Amino acid sequence: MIGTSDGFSLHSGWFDRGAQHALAQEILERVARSPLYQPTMPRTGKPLSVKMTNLGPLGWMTDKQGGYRYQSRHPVTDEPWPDIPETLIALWDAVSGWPDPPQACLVNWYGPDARMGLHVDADEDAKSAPVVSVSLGDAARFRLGGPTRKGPTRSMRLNSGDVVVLGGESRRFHHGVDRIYAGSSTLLPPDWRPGRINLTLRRVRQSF
Ligand code: MD3
Ligand code: FE
Repeated sequence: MIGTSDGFSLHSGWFDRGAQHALAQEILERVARSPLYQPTMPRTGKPLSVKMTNLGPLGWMTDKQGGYRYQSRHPVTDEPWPDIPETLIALWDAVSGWPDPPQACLVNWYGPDARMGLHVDADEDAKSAPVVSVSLGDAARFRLGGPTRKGPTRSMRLNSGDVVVLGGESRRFHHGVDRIYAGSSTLLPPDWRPGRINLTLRRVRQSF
């Protein structure tokens, strides 16, 4: 485990191959019911390169009209999001240090050319709860900056099975995904390759 004083920690290989496989199956079964959609930027309507869906009582959303927000239903199917698998609730309990369970699990899917530009996660009212992230499938180059947009950044490779915890000050740090190492993993089924799934567990509301 690599941890820093700002509340960031990387648990390399938290999930072994068998656990990754079981978790991927649980995620893909839910994604089949709650399909990935292409989010779009507020105002411009420009599509993000990452496709998304959510699990849990609340899901993160963006579209041209409504901007960034959390909502309880899938934007295309209008169904409630599927439940968060128990494995992920147990992970949250093990690593987050937060007493209440996660309310949202954002599922990001990266094709070989997808990126996520440097940004801050600021759409949650629960400002001090940590974010817990799980990587599955192809590896990614992840970039973690600081509280301001300029200033030094650290880059690290996130491999399948890695868990990242963003607590403390790091919760408000800039971060992004520079590239996907297409073909670096054989975890996901053939129709999901090359590609990477990232799961982020979050508290959204201050109270239930
Ligand atoms: C650092 N996802 O969904 S996960 C996001 O790999 C997001 O899909 C990236 O950034 C991905 O918002 C990175 C690791 C992560 C998640 C939340 C953070 C890093 C973070 C919040 C604050 C600082
Ligand atoms: Fe983020």
